[in-house]
Amino acid sequence: MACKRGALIVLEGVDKAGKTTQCKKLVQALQQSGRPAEMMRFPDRTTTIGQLISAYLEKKSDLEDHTVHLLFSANRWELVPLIKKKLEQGTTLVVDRYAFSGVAFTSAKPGFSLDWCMKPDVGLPKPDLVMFLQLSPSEAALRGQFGEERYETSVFQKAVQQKFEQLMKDRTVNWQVIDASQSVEDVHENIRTQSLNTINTAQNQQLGELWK
Ligand code: Z5A
Repeated sequence: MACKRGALIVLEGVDKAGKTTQCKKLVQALQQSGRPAEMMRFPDRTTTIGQLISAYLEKKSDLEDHTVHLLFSANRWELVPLIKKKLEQGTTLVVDRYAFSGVAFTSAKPGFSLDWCMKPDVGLPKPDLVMFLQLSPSEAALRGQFGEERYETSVFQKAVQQKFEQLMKDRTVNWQVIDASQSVEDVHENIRTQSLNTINTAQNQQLGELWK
């Protein structure tokens, strides 16, 4: 009998919402309960495309806005064979940012429509669950200053948040909003419960195609 597939679970959210902290804790909890799970993150800065993106984010290079948008998308597409293989093998993937960040960040720039920004990511493996870690700008500020990377300003992050809110109106995607202002443990408990439900239902369903 073929093994049951793993679930594709994505964490999205504003800067400092705790995405990386929670992805790591979720993978650890799943593994400890005997469920195969691995973490991925986008951008994946380890690939050749990822290195171009990393230099751009670190302001070591400049790239035209359409070009960098397409590179972020290409960075996801280059990992699709691996994503599909892992899911088929029964491994649940917990992903720190995905196409939704891609669309929210570029469409927050002047002259970019949501529609244009979504196009390159149409057909990517569709997440079974996307959890949006909600945190107000004042609460995020308590977690430290913005870093030095591109996009790390409060004005831009506010515009990004509005774009995420537009994306969350799409009922074809399984969005769940998580209150990220709680303690690390309370947020984790919420995320773990949602994820276990999703893993159970996803194993009997075919992997979908995003925005198709
Ligand atoms: N980008 C794009 O433009 N297009 C794309 O297609 C994609 C991304 C995929 C990548 O940044 C940048 O690329 C990002 C979007 C853009 N730009 N911005 N801004 P990244 O992925 O390398 O880094 P990041 O996503 O910006 O990380 P982050 O948002 O700053 O952090 P986080 O992962 O959400 O949070 P954290 O690192 O887990 O926690 C932050 C701090 O808060 C840390 O000190 C924790 O200990 C603390 N923390 C976490 N949870 C709590 C709770 N519950 N209470 C108190 N303190 C907490």
